[in-house]
Amino acid sequence: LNKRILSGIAPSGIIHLGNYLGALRNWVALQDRPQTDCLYCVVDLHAITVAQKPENLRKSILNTAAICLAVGIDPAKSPLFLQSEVPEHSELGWILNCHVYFGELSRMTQFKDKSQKQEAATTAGLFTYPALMAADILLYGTHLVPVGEDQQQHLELTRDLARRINNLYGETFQVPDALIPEHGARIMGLDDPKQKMSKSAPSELNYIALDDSPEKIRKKFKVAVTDSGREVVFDEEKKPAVSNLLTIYSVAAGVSMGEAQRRFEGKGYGDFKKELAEAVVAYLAPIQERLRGWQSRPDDVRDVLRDGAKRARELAKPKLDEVKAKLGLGLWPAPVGGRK
Ligand code: ATP
Ligand code: LTN
Repeated sequence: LNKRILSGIAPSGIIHLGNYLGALRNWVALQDRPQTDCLYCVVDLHAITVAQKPENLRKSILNTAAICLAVGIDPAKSPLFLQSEVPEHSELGWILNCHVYFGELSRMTQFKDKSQKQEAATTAGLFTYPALMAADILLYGTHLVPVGEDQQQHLELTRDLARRINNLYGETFQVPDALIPEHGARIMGLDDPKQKMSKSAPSELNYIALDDSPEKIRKKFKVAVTDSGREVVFDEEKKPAVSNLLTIYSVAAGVSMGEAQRRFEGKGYGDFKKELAEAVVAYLAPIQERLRGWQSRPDDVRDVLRDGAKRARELAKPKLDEVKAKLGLGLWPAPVGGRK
């Protein structure tokens, strides 16, 4: 039996280098792993946990899907779909909402961060969203979930929920594992190396968007925060900013951390940042070229999402039916198993 891979990305304005190095890059690599079936999802229902302007959300959905295609998601291998087009996600999300504890959700650090930072009112959706994320994953019998480090806690909760349902109603869900990359799992902000690079950062100097122009990329690295001292060495304790930049360099230039450090021996931060910017410009150039292609063909992007949703629904429906039957929901079929 093949291993099922599933992951999701929120369509919120920009997609940044952290999203790419922490998640998207692995989504692409996994497509070619033998005996795996990948499914990738643009999670628009997660986006509305915070206020969205409808016309902006529409644009972000299309742009996020175009970015997924531009980085190399091949819809012939891996269905790419929009979460709200597969209503089974919302339905299972509600069921899981009724099995997750208030205390568990209260411990989620992402909720604590986001509800504190937000100026607008905190919605119940923002609080319960890990249950919907668990539904995204469990609906497809997922084995592996490629994500950045910040999603580890949500994955743990998903595993707990899968085991809880299995204990209550009999074997129902595959218990999934997070797949977190060795390098790039937590890219930090360029203007603040203590916080992760984030699309909701107040300043655009925090991140490199995948569609930033070469000029913008050069400027952002030029003004990026560095540490005291002058040596370009990897030391997360003493040199968090430089270590973050070195991580980006080593991935973008395709060299080991050892080699990256060797290249900048005896050079200062200024030279390092210049070479770093050129490495990232070159690294993103082919992605940006493909992105322009997809952006000029929005109907093709919609077709990909439509086809993806059709294939995803075929997979999701039987699992949801099984869950409903096991819980005793609906008129038919009769409950199987039943709550112990
Ligand atoms: P933000 O906090 O920036 O609003 P998010 O984590 O809500 O972003 P998503 O679009 O939902 O963003 O995340 C998509 C993927 O990118 C997830 O797998 C997440 O773990 C990963 N990711 C997000 N930020 C980073 C980062 N700074 N470094 C590495 N991976 C990241
Ligand atoms: N919550 C995730 C995005 C996400 C996801 C998923 C990731 C939603 N559903 C399912 C993996 C699997 C985030 O990065 N904020």
